[in-house]
Amino acid sequence: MARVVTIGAAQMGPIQRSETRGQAVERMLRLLREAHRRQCDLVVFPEAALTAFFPHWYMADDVEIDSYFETSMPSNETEPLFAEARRLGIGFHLGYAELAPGAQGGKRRFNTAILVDKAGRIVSKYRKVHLPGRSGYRPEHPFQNLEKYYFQVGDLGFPVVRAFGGNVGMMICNDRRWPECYRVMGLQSVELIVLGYNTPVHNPGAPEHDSLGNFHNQLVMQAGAYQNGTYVVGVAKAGREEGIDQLGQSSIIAPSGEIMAQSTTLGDELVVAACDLDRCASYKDTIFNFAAHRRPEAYRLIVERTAAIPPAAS
Ligand code: CDV
Repeated sequence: MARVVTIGAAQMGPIQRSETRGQAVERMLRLLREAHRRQCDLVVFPEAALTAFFPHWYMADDVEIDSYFETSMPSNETEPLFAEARRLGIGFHLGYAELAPGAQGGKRRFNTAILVDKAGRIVSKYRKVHLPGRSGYRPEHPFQNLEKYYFQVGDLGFPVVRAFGGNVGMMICNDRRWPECYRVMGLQSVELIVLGYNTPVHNPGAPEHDSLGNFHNQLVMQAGAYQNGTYVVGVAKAGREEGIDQLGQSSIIAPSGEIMAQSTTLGDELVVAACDLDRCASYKDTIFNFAAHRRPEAYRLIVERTAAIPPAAS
């Protein structure tokens, strides 16, 4: 019997600083109910979906920073989302900023995503590994990219779990540009990767890339899907948020690398596709049959070296 999971990529338009978590959750509930009408099994919400994407500006005050983080999940504000999803029998993926306890009464901050099953149970958690940008404030830039300042590097690896009838993994935003993330999950037989993103249209560090933003967004997710024989669902927080334009282009991508469905707006929009997880096998068993074709003995540099080192001059 085919293993079909109907997935709703729940793109969200901007969330301004003045908006509350309650307002964001109200919008999610509307998308969730539409997903129910369209017979979705799983709804994928974006990265840091409860607030404006605060790494785009500098804050020094610890209390102000912490106000963007969740200390529990579900929290008071997100409980209605869990309850409604449970009532409707739909699973969901949610990205949020997580404040976790640290050693000796300290705290740790992560850019986190969870996967929630149809019964409302958190079945997997992921903490973002590839934090883009810098850790220092750059006043010459029109906006900041301070993920290295606000978050620690994720410490949970790239887990793949049995859920929704298949093998499901998560990554977050910038991770989608790094082939290692897909392959580590490919090596766990992943069949569905879900991810959210907040991607500015303008890159203050490399403005020459700006006109290729949409192309690169599709390129990395399509390549990751094909090379690992997996579905990839990438979901944006899109549009002009706090004066910063962000990409839309939320996509559901097949293991062939083809885009099955894609958003057409920069606002709240549900993109739906029925994904037959059995389609993964025709890639995993042939051109990307890892057991038959991979040569890890030739890949040692990937884990032994971080930065590129050019060959010595002869
Ligand atoms: N939130 C992100 O990780 N954004 C990065 C931007 C800053 C390049 C991205 O890769 O989309």
